[in-house]
Amino acid sequence: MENKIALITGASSGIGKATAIKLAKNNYDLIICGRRKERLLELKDLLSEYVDIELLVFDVRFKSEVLKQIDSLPDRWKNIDVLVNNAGNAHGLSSFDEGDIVDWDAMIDGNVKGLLYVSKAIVPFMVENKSGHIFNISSIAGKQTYENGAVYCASKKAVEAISEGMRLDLTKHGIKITNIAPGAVATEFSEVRFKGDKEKAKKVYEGYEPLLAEDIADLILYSLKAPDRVTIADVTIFAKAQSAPTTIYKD
Ligand code: 8X3
Repeated sequence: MENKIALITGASSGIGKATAIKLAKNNYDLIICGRRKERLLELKDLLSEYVDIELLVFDVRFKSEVLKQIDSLPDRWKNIDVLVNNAGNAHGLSSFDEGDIVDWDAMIDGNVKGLLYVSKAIVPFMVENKSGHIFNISSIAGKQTYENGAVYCASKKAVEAISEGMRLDLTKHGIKITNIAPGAVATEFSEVRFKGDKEKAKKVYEGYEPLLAEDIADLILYSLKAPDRVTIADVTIFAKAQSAPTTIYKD
């Protein structure tokens, strides 16, 4: 039997990369997508010993790029079984009155509109195949708004609504939707949020054991391995020390 195919956005680092590694080792052929070609090529080199890898370089924010690139996939690769909508970022962490509109655009365009563009390009194949599994990587920020995070939280609340809406509309086509809302995960996330300030970013993950990207990849694999009758619909996942968006017990 042929391997199943998974497409992962934001695959060049963090949760996306960890998921690519996990799925490759579990016999999924992969379409790895991201903005950073060099990193994707390195990942392809690493994973080609396990499975077939296709690589698409695009920024999810650019609609015509997304649609063109996915449309350019050879037919075999269009039979996508699993879509991991992982691309997304936080830009800035500031009070609403001091927020930067450029940051707001980046978050709404990437986390919301980008996720929609990629899904729009792939869902018709899944509908035709009467099967598929879509993972939307939301955040605890999508469940609860926190200070200085209005627009990031809004973007993730939109992801939550899209997951619910997709589930309502796509279940009849045999497509499963899994929404995953992680708390703090030690990735480049905070470095991007704090615009390259490594010291500030490091502090977010100090004094406790944060989640690792691999923990989210494990959850994705667990959801994929569940019996066909089971949908893991919505999971909030925290580090043991975290109890709410900004409540982390530090020694
Ligand atoms: C990442 C987690 O708590 O920084 O989405 O929003 S948080």
